[in-house]
Amino acid sequence: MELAFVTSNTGKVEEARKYFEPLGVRVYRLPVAYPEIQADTLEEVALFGVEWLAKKIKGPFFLDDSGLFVEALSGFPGVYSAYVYRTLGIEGLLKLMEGVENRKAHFRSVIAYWDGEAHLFTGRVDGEITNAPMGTEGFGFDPIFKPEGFDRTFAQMTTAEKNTISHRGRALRAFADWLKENLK
Ligand code: ITT
Repeated sequence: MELAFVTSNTGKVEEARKYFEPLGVRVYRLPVAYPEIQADTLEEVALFGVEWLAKKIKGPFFLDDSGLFVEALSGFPGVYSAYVYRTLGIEGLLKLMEGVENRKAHFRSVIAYWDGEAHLFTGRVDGEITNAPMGTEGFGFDPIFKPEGFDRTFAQMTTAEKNTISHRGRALRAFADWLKENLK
């Protein structure tokens, strides 16, 4: 089986490939741009995205909308994570957190699969923002996110290890379980 992943982010593709490879599913990237609306939740952004893309793409596909939610910043950057990553970057986020004691944060990922209708799968991982970047693996905010129960950041883990605990890994698991049940 093959699955089309609509994203500009090759890091996300790598994680989905690693996840699905042992299940005999090949993931390939469809580089189609779509509007990311301003909304309060990742679910709304993802749903608008698949419904918009469904008018342009033939056949099933999925996308992933994700974000980093920092407790001390009232959930910022959250749905604005891509914009904040592009503009402030990791260093900018660390600056915002200077002197902040509560480092708690979580990542959420919403996968939206379109097969004539939309199906949403979500995952979350809790952790904290480090004081400085650590590691070179992964992408995005990985070097400053340390998942609960680990003394390493996501950027200090392999893709396979990150997948076992990450927001995206969990959403991918829910998606894969659903596919197993529904593609019999
Ligand atoms: P798309 O084309 O798939 O939208 P994107 O990178 O713009 O790619 P999002 O709109 O979902 O992705 O924005 C999420 C941002 O949050 C993204 O820029 C990353 O910097 C960050 N992010 C999401 N998942 C992450 C992860 O697993 N590790 C580190 N940073 C992550």
